[in-house]
Amino acid sequence: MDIVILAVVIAVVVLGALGGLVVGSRRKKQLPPPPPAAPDITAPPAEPHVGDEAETPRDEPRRTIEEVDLPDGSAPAAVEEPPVVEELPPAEIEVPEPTAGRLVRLRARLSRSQNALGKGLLTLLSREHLDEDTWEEIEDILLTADVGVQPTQELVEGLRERVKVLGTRTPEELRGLLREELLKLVGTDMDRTVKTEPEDRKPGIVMVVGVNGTGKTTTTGKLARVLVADGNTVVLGAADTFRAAAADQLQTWGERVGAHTVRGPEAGDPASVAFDAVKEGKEMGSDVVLIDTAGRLHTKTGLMDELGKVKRVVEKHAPLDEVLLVLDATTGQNGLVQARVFAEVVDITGIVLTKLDGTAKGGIVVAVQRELGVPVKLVGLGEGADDLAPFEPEAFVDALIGE
Ligand SMILES: Nc1nc2c(ncn2[C@@H]2O[C@H](COP(=O)(O)OP(=O)(O)OP(=O)(O)O)[C@@H](O)[C@H]2O)c(=O)[nH]1
Ligand SMILES: [Mg+2]
Repeated sequence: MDIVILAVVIAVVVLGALGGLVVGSRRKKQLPPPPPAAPDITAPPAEPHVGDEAETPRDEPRRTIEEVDLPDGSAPAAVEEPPVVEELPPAEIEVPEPTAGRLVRLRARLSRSQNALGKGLLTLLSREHLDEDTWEEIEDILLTADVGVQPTQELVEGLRERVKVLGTRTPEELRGLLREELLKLVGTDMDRTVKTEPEDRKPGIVMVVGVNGTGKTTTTGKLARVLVADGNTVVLGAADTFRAAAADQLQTWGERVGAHTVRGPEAGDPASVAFDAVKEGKEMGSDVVLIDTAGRLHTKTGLMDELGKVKRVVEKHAPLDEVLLVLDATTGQNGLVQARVFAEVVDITGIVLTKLDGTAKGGIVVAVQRELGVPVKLVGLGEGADDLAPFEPEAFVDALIGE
């Protein structure tokens, strides 16, 4: 028995030793392998290697352009090491659509005005008998499209005269006649260029004003795109300090086309932001500074006074080249009241009619120009970035009466 027990004990010991060897050899296999000969691509090498610049840039936080101190050129820079040329991340700056002929491209957006105004007028004028009732219906159409009382009377008188001398009325003749009379109302001899290039200095200064939600910030952004597309450098002044989101909104527009945005503290003084924007525009040698202002009700005297102050403070630099009043075309006659009050506080030099895509009241173009004696220079025809068009009377009237 003892021999048997001894044999069992020996067997257990031998097996245990063997097992230890196996475990030991397994452990050995788990030791970290020797450093590989090839470089580990997951970690940046401590030192640059030949050909590194051809690799994808390392994930290091990069300085923005503003943070980089440029040598001022007066003192020789101490050259210790060759400068490290940093690759900038690929620019995501958009290239806006060309601005020429935008109104022609966007004319389908005026379809609501076209149906209500242009088509309605042509149908009535084609009636066999143009009696008093028909002329009244024509008047109603014009008034409903917000053309305004005085211009409506002028147009109807003009049409009556000319229709009388026509023998037969072909659709082409009527269309031509209506086109001419509408063009007379809209006006073809006004200077509708947005003044951004004063002769004697840079930058051109444009301020954008209007009541809440008319599309000021959107228009400022779209206008920046138009200017950049035409080869200008643009600085945006976020003088709407009521809401932090307003400056963000403007800055986003600016970033898309590469325009620098100057902003101030929330609830800060809008006049000082506007002043700083022009100052920076001067220092940067920019072509144009666009100042977006907070929406303000024309009925609030304090806010209107503030707007007057913004203008005066900016004019310590130079006179404003343009003060654009942004009016929402869908608000109709109320826009005229706003126009009057804003014009008293800041001299309006141009009108931007926004949201013409969403209304049948395209006639407001005529009424608002009459009210202020100032031309409509730009029209908004949608929320898209390139949906702001220079106003061209011919293209506008053609869009209204269809082709
Ligand atoms: N359909 C259409 N929408 C527009 C047009 N212009 C602006 N909008 C929209 O109108 C809304 C208000 O535009 P904003 O530019 O923020 O207006 P704002 O005047 O700056 O507003 P406040 O700063 O709050 O006074 C946004 O939803 C714009 O997309 C246009 O021409 N057509
Ligand atoms: Mg705004």
